[in-house]
Amino acid sequence: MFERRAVPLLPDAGRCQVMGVVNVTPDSFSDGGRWLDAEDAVRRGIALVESGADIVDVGGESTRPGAQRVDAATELARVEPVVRALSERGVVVSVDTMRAEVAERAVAAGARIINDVSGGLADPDILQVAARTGVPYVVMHWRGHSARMQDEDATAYADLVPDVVAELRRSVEAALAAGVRPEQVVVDPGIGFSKRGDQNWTVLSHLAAFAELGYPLLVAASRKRFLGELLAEPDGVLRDPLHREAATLAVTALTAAAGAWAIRVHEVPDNADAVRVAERWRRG
Ligand code: PMM
Repeated sequence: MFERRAVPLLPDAGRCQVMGVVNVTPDSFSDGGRWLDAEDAVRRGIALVESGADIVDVGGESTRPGAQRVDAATELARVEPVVRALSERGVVVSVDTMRAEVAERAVAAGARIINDVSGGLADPDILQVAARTGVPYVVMHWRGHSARMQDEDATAYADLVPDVVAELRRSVEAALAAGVRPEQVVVDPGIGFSKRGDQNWTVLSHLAAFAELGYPLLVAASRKRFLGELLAEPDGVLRDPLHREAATLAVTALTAAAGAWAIRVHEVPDNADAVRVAERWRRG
């Protein structure tokens, strides 16, 4: 267990926050294609809040392993109307993007968090956008785009946890050097990004080392492949993404009990219960 740091610029219920996901994409691994229509996406975002999400994370580009990139115009056309409509309804929206332009337009449309899975490495101009807009900025551990992030060299570490912490620290330092204020920073170890199954477990069992960076911690394990591997059939067939929910809940409870600021999940109600259990557990 470690001290749970909140994000001072956002409302906080004194417990791990629940970030619900709306992927406005045709190809995300777990909800791809379901919310591609803007109205469906908005309805989904509202449903997530009604079922207990504190934040709705809206993304227009899949980052699943092997995914190809979409162009900025497509990404923007997917996320902007959804961000605007949800923000107008008072939802705390986070925009899941690696692009400066998309981040800037999304914040103008009402987004209150920039969630950059590349931590400023994909499009360094995003750091100036974060600095200028002053909204919380999620710096995730990332080593390259989806097409090659699970390649052998992209998942090689001399010493996994210290290496990931050091790489994250470098990304945070670059953000601060660009003018991002420390109170804007959130760190995320990047579950599934340039990490193979076993490496994700090592990261999750060392969250305290990430908390030592001194920033609120976001963890996004929901339905990811490493859970499918853990629950695989004896013949090696992975548990399919929609049946990784109980495993996701277990990770939520453990992560929240450890002291994460927030967890990012696809299905909210049970995870919202789990973070309440975890908070009560922490208080003893
Ligand atoms: N993972 C995905 C997308 N966005 N954002 C953060 N901060 N951390 C993550 O681990 C993360 C993310 C990929 O998962 P999805 O396809 O379910 O959205």
